[in-house]
Amino acid sequence: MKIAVVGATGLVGTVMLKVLEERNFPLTELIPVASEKSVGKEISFKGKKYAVVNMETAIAMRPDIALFSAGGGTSTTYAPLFAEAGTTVIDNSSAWRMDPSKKLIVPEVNASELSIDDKIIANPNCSTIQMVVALKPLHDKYRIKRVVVSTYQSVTGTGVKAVEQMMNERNGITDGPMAYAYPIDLNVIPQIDVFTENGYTKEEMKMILETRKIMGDDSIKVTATTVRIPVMGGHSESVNIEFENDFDLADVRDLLTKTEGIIVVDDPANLKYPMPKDAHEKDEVFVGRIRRDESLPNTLNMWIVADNLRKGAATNAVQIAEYLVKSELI
Ligand code: A2P
Ligand code: 11C
Repeated sequence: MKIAVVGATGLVGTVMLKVLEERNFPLTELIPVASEKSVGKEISFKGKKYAVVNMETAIAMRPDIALFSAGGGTSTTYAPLFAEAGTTVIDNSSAWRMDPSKKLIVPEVNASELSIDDKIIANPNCSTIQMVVALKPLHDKYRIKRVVVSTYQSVTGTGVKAVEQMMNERNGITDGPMAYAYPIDLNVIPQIDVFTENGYTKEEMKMILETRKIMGDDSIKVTATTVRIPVMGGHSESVNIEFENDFDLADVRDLLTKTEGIIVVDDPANLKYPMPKDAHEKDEVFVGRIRRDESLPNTLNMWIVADNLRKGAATNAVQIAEYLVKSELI
């Protein structure tokens, strides 16, 4: 199994390599790929050194799977070229997510949609992934009518430049490069990505549209407010869910506890709830503050936290690759 990691020198690409290594992915050859400026740079993987190559070299090496995290423009241009060479691409950018001919996959939710013909598979947005993992078992049992989500998102979602901006501000450096329009340390910015015509941001629209596509149900109403906070380690979400049918709170807890990939941390008496500090470098989705919304019938509140670079990006992509291998779809 030859695996290319496209964007191997980037924030998500680096985590992809770590996750492939940790999970002992059955690869025989690693092909780290980055831009021309990184060609020849050495990447260590399982005690072996691999030299970074460019796109053309990687395509010619005909990898079985290419995990892409090198930006939307790169994916738009190169994913079809890899696919033509016989490689199955798992793409972490937003380039293909809403393309009706492409699958948008969170393994715990809809891996069964995948077939051997899917040569470009889209990995969803981080804030969507962690939410749908928790929504799916509840939708199956109680049918979701509407979701109201507010996010508290880590600066790592923006990239290295944003982490540097926050750290510079924390260290009193006020003239460093800015990833955001405003200071982020000691602040909260109610804008993630650009604004669209309807007043929502692109990140909010991703949560709305991607959730319906992954859950395979366009009737689910979603509204989102996505917010950047001066935190690293993971994204947090306050999620309010209105169901068609009434639910049993103990059963909701039980369903979430039994769902693969979820860890329920919900013990208010002992001040236990999920926090990004605890989710950092973990592959699971953490759910807590599970309680009835007493202002509306059939409605639930919960709090969902996950490492956005792990389950929100690299881990989800590697899990898709694991599914393809296990199901003999490559
Ligand atoms: P490079 O490090 O050589 O610029 P991040 O999301 O952290 O900014 O990382 C982006 C990743 O995508 C990096 O590994 C970067 O490589 C890679 N990349 C950017 N543009 C291209 C391109 N045109 N071809 C291949 N890799 C690219
Ligand atoms: C953020 N969710 O936290 C974004 C980053 O579409 O994959 C990921 C963007 C994407 O800023």
